[in-house]
Amino acid sequence: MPLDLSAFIQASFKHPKPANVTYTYGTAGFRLRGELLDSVIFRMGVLAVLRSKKMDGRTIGIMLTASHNPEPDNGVKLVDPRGEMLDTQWEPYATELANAADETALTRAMQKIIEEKHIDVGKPAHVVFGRDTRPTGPALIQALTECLEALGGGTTKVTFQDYGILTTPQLHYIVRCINTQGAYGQPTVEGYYEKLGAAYKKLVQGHRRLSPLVVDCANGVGAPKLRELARHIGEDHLLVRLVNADTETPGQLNHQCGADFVKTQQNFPAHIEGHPKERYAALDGDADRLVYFYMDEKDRTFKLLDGDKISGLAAMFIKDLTRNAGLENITVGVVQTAYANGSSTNYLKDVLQVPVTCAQTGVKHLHHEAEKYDIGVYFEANGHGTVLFNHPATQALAETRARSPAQAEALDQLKALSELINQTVGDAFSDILLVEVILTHRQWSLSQWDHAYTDLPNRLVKVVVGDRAAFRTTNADTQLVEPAGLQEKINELVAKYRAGRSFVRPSGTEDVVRVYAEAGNRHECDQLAFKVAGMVFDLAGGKGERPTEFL
Ligand code: 16G
Ligand code: MG
Repeated sequence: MPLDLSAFIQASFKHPKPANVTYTYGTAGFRLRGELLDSVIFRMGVLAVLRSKKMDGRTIGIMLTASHNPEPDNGVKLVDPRGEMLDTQWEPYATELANAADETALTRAMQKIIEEKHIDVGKPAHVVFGRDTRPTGPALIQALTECLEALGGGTTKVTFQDYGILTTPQLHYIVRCINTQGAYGQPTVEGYYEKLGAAYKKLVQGHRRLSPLVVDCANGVGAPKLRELARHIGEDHLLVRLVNADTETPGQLNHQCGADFVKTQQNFPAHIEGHPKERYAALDGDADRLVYFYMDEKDRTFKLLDGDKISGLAAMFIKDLTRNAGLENITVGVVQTAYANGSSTNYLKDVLQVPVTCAQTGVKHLHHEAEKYDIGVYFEANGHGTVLFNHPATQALAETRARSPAQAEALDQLKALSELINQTVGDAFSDILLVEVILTHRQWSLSQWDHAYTDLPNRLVKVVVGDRAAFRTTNADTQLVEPAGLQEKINELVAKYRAGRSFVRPSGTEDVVRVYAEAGNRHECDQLAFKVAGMVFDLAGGKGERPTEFL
């Protein structure tokens, strides 16, 4: 059956592509200034409909957010039926649709997808969407709605539902719930609170509640939604105090606050001075990233507990539980990226004795590697991550008969953990609950958690070069293939430093090349980072000032 596009083409005239803008579906979808995204969002409606038809009418999600970017930015990403990121094979289609110059080019791009993917356009399509608190959100949602209405107006069956303001992980959760007919949970925000809340209460039952957790909400969607979750759980079990929770005042989103600020600045955000007795956490603008932090009691300095620390804590707890549950055949593994601190990798391998995989930067790469373990813990150092339980692990939890009360308890706790953890994507809320459960069980302070290992001094330097596409990496970003010869030079330098490590990769979200270095002490680490950055600058036609700060 041919696709009736007359209403769609009519609607599309209202959402023309701006000339002189080239769009790329990057690591985390499209992301740029909100006013440049009208046509892109309209066209992502098309992609979601085609993808849904291709998947036999299963629900596809669309999330409008630019995460930790400044408030004027916005962005869009698609969510696949299992609640995961869009299949990477479809990313070039997103780029092609977004860049079609006019309606003729747009319909041609659509036809190409239909042919290449053998899509039966007569199949129904269902799309759900949500957005964060950005001011450009409502108008962009309007564009998306117009697209979906127009596509549904012809002979094709297109249905959709607007879920309003949501965190990114909540939308991922809802997509999975719909496509599992409720087996994963009820496909509503209340269903999400219910599922996480019930598992959390089960896990902390009988333990003394911790002191309040002060949460920096980045002045974003995390604020109203965490308030709802906390209310649902109740103060007897979870006490949170929200800071940077202003989603009304213009210009505040991610401004001097949030997980990205805290991680990159290694410092307290706005409105948190830091008291040694307090416990802090920070979310990013769409609540899919989490870091903890505190003030050291002795030297009164800022201390960060990043994604590496969270993954170490989670792996330790889960490893213990699987042992107590008698599930020796279930492999617990951890996935990190090259940005993971070397000390964390050593801790995982040597102390916890769990297998560790290094994946390319970007959540989708870690997610797929984590699926290879029975229980796969994955976190990026920047605080994005979760834990996946595969089918054999879930089955073992359901079928193992306990031979002692202790074994039964461990099995119950693992089952509750698999409910508590949002397995579709990294989720700051579910990760907060996971960390709080573990700290409650151990009755640990943040500094006790931090004592598992000490981070090696590390430094990240950005270099602006003529063409970042000239940089190609292999082995999960750890080695450069191009420009030829540069990797050998980096190796020579690194060999001169105790516990030295450095790698260079082009950013997927900014027009820069990133240099990472770590070494046995702060001075050597800074020197190594800036020497490598200087080499990159010289070899690749660096722009602006040559990085020399610590030389
Ligand atoms: C995106 C990725 C994040 C990655 C970051 C790297 C998702 C949802 N987010 O924010 O995982 O760490 O890009 O940025 O995949 P970079 O390429 O600029 O270093
Ligand atoms: Mg985010």
